[in-house]
Amino acid sequence: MFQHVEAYPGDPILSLNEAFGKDPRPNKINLSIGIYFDDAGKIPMLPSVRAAEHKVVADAGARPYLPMEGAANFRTAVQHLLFGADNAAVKAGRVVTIQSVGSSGGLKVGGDFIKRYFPESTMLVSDPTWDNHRAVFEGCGLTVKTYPYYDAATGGLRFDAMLEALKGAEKKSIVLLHACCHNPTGVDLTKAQWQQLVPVLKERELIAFLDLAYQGYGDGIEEDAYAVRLLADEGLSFFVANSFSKSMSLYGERCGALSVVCPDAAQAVNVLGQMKATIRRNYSNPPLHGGQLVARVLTDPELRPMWEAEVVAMRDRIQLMRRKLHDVLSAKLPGRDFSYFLTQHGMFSYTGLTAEQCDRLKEEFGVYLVRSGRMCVAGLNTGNVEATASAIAAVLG
Ligand code: KET
Repeated sequence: MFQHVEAYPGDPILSLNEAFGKDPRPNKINLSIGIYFDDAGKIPMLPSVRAAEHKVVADAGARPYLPMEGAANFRTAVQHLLFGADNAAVKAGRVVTIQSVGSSGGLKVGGDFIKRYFPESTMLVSDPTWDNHRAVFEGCGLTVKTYPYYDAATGGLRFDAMLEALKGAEKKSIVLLHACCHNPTGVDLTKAQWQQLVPVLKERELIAFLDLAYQGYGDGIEEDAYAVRLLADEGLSFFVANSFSKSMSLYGERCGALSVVCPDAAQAVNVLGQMKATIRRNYSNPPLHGGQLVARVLTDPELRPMWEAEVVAMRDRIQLMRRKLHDVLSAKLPGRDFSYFLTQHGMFSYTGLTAEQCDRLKEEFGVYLVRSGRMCVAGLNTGNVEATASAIAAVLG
C-alpha cells in the first residue's frame, strides 16, 4: 500500500538538532538550531514568564475552545507590541491579527490566504533565507523565487541588486522580508534602506510579507519593529508574522501571530473573516495556555519591564559571545578577517564555512552548524567558545 512513499531526507535544521540530541559525545556543542541557550547551555525559563504562568495557573478554570482567530487580549497585545499602542492604522481598525501556532503557523495561514486571493502572485524570498520559507510557501501551492540579498564577497547586503530585482518584479508579487536579524546571514537593511524600499513596493504594487521571529535580539524590542511601523505609516497593505518562541523562550508553546494591514476597516473585516475560514480548515483554533502567558507578560505592569530587561540580557550575552569568538579566532588565525562575527545581527552568523567543513566540525569535533555555514551564536557560552574556536581554526587551517 505504501511502497510509493519515499524516504524523508530530513529537515536541514530540525533533523540536525535531533542528531545532536543522539550524539553520545559529552563535549558536543549545539550551534545548529535557532534557540537561545543561557551561559550554562540551558534553554532559559524567563522569570517574567514563570511569574505569568503562576498567575495564569492560579486563575485557571474551564478550557473552552478559543475563537478561531485566538484570544482577544493576546491579539490586542500583539498589535500594540508590533505597531505601537497609538498607531493610526491600529486605531482605524485597519489591522487584523490572528493568534497562530508559532510564527510558522502564521506564515502557513498567510500563504494559504495568498494562494486563494492572489493565485497568480509569485512569492519572492531573499537569497538565502530560512530553509523553511520555501517549504511552507510551496506547500501552500505558491511559486517561490528569490531576489538577491547576501553578498558573499563582502559579507554585506546586495542592496542595489535587490532593489533592481524588485523593480522588475511582476505587480502584486509577494516579497518576504526579514524585519530584523536576518536568518541565516545576520545581515539586515538599515533604516535608510527600508525607506528606499518603500517607493519600490508602492510603484510595483508589491505586497510585503514581514517575518519578525527575533524581535529584541537585534537592536531592541521597539527598534526591531521599525520596518513594521514604517510600512504601516507609509499606508502600505502588508502581512507580518511574529513569534514569541525566541523573545519569550516559549518554543514548545507554539506562540505566534499573523497581522495584516489593510487599506480600510471594511476590507479588514473581510480579511479577518477569511483568515478565520483558513484557520478552521487547518486546525480550527489555537491552543490556550502559551498565549495566556504571552498576554500576561505583555500587559502586566510588573512583568512587562522584567521581560524587557531579560531580552536585553539575552541580546548582550550573544554580543559577548560574538566578541569572544572573534577575538579567539583572530588570535589563532591572524591572517583572516572575522569581523563579520561583530557586525552581523541577531542569533546567527553566516560563517562562510562550506558544507564539507561543517561536516568535519560535526564528525571530528562534535560542533554542530547548519550545513549552509550558519552558526547559532546563541549556543555559545563561556564553557564552549574556546573549543568552538579551536575546532573552526582546525578546519580552516
Ligand atoms: N521565521 C524565521 C525567520 C525563523 O528563523 C523561524 C525559526 C521561524 C520563523 C519559526 O519560528 P516559530 O517557532 O514557528 O515561531 N527558526 C529556527 C527554528 C526552526 O527552524 O524551526 C531556526 O532557524 O533554527
